[in-house]
Amino acid sequence: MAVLQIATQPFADQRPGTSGLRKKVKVFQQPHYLENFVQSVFDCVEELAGATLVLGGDGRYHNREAIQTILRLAAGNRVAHVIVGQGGIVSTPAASNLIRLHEAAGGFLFTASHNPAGPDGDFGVKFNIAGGGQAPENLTQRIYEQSRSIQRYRVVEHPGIDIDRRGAAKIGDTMIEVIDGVADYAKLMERLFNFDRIAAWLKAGHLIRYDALHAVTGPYARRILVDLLGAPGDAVVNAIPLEDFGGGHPDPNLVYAKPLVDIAFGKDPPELCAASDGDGDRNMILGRHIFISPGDSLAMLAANHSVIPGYKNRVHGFARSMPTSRAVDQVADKLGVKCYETPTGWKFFCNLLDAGKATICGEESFGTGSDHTREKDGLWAVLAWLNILAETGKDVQAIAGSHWSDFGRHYYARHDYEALPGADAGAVMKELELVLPRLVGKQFDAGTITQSDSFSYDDPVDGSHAEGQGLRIVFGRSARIVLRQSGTGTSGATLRLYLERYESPDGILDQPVNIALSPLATIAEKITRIGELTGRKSPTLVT
Ligand code: G16
Repeated sequence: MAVLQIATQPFADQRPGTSGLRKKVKVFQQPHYLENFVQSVFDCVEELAGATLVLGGDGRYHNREAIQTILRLAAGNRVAHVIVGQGGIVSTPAASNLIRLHEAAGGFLFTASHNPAGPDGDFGVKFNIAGGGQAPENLTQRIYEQSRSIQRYRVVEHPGIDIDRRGAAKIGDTMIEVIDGVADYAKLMERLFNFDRIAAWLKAGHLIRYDALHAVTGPYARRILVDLLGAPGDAVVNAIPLEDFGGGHPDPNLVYAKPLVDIAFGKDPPELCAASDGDGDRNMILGRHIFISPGDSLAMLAANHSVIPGYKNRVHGFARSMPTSRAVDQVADKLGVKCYETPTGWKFFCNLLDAGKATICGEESFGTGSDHTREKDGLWAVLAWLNILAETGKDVQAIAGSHWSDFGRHYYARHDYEALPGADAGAVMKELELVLPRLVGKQFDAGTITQSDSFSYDDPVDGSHAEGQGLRIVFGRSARIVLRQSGTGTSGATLRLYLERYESPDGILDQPVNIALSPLATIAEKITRIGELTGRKSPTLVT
């Protein structure tokens, strides 16, 4: 079949953010919009021609149309083999695994993560490179530049492939293979965790509840937790992926997964409650009457990794993004391994994972993962917790309690100021940047400021340099205030204020987080003047 060259004109707004290109569905529905961006990727990643490509998404509205579009473009750009998840469904970590397993030259994932879906919701496209990680900054920059001058894209016309039935078909010379998107991922999890031990623990009557929030992880959780591990069917709820996520906001946190939180804090709760986000890379962990913050979850998994077969005797280091709580740093110190501090964005972990410098990593934004794949992995974190519970015989409260009495506790919260006018958000950042150099040595109730700067990062593997990655005000080991602008929002600008306060093992370890952080929040307002400069009396979201 002939390859058609379709004439097009550049769109000015195709600069990828923290995690791919995220826009309103209506933006992606404009003629040529998706084609332009994807062709720009093909133009920058020439090795895709003749190679294997992985394709899938979180099942949100517009996923199916986008998949057919990419199939036509893949054929037009002479990709040899496209692997597509059945129904167009592949979670982000499972897609990363498929890229690695099939030695694909890359993959396109359609997701806007936890952002709401539907005709008025968000859509997104992410390109992952060979090896399974997100495209690094230098590549996304080149793709963006290409998108600004693109004049044509290449397609092979085709009425569409049936993506609901497994099997193979062809568009032009390109082989399209529709596969079960869950099977290989389930096998990977079986290799890492002690499934027999977890199954025996579940059989002994320990109850769990996993909320897939009507997003991509439903089929994964059903297969792994129910079919393979024997949890009762009602342990997995909201398991059918819906195009609008059931009208919900599939962000696993205390606000958007409230029904699950109510169960965990209600009468006779299950031993472990957990949820994932739209595309399956985030997770939230709750025990009976306890929420484990993402930074604590990372630290506790790091401290207990040796009971998990896939990690015993092979943890070389840890990594966390700069705004993430420093709880894991203390575990690293105790184990005598390094903990790397990277900018926000999972892509910054990939070199460390590839080089064997970090084995387990995580972020405050409910992401945890390891070197088993190159994306954060929601169900992986749930299985890691299950493995630890089954192996130690302790419950979540007891794991947290003994962790805090060994290491102390990092009280932590993130305050989001969403949908701000760009100029207001910019003004807050600029004003703070101006006063930063004068802050060191200033005394507050939280202690003396020992460091105040704009975070920059030199990648220890490839030497690449990233600047302007967030403003931080450090009070030695006892507290930190961090401010940065989100790179994933689709409406206006979002400022994220991160608050962290350390309490040593002999301090008060069981305070409500908002109370423990209230004095620091007052100091943060005094220094950053967010309320004053934006007119917002309080954050829109606290997680
Ligand atoms: C993405 C990135 C994460 C980042 C998060 C929030 O996650 O992969 O590394 O922490 O966005 O980023 P920001 O603070 O810039 O909004 P996801 O789950 O949205 O793909």
